[in-house]
Amino acid sequence: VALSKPSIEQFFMKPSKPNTNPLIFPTIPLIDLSKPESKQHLVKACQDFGFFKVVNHGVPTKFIKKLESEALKFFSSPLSTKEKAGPPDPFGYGNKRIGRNGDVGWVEYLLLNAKPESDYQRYLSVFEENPEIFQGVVNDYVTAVKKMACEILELLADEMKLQPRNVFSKLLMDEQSDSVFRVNHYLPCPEFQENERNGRKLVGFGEHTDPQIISVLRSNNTSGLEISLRDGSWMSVPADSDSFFINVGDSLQVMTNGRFKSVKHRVVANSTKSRVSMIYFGGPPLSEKIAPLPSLIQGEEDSLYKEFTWFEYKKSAFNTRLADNRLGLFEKI
Ligand code: GA4
Repeated sequence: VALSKPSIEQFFMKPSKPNTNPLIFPTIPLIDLSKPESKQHLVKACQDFGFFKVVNHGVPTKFIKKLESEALKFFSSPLSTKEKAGPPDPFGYGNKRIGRNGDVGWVEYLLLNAKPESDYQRYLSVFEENPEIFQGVVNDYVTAVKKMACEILELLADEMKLQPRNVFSKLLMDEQSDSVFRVNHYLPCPEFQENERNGRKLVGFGEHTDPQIISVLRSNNTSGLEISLRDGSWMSVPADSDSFFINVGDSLQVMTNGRFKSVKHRVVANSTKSRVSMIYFGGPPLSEKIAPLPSLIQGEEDSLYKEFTWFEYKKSAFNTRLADNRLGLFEKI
């Protein structure tokens, strides 16, 4: 089926609710992974926001820089070349269309399997001379970021007295872990400048929660990421290219029986600056049963969610629109 080109109006964001009390504007929790007391802060951040920033993360700067430069090389190649790496079904290059149900965003991206041995050749004819280089750069980065994600998940389990301490991290470490790696490129949209002056916003990536357990994001120095606060207003996350931003995914919300919040977030595109972000989505194996951990529920009645496998959740999630409440189907009434 030939799809018509989305019109620019489709990229306008709906006006959002203003902050009800601008005097108590919260700040994003900052976690220093080199400090032992970070455990308590981590749990609090996952409960209050489902979102936090990490410093002293241990991911080597050279891995980050190499990946960013390879990604830029890819995105600066001609559209016809990039399109050879698409469509993302489920992996590959995508442009302006997100998912399969009509969502659009002012973004182009690469979706990759995060398994270290994945073969990227299919999408990477762009790197004709040397697709293995790109593959090596992605592997180094993903391996380091996954290690950090596991460390965070183990600190969280420790602080909540969960046994064994790898209850969450083992799902990412499993050979069958269904994890995804995404590189987004938000192009500047000069045609939008006039609208921006009138206070309108351009959708880069529409509001959504991530279905997996944990997401680890790093971006260049362009802002745009916003998180949804409890009162329904949006808070802009100041860019910081040396830190990582972590968010709780739907599956972790379920496993903690709602104690941790899967944060709703979105990206506003910019008329003048381009934004590059890379996100590792740590997910469980497809056959894994997702349900509140017994030690976090008093009795069966207290459990907020029905049990489901990650395969079932993913299948249902991929049939939704970005902004839909995907967990609704699995909530006990
Ligand atoms: C959000 C998190 C990840 O980027 C992603 C996205 C996926 C896609 O881009 O294909 C989804 C979205 C994400 C959730 C709902 C469905 C699926 C687009 C969409 C409309 C790769 C993922 O796993 O879920």
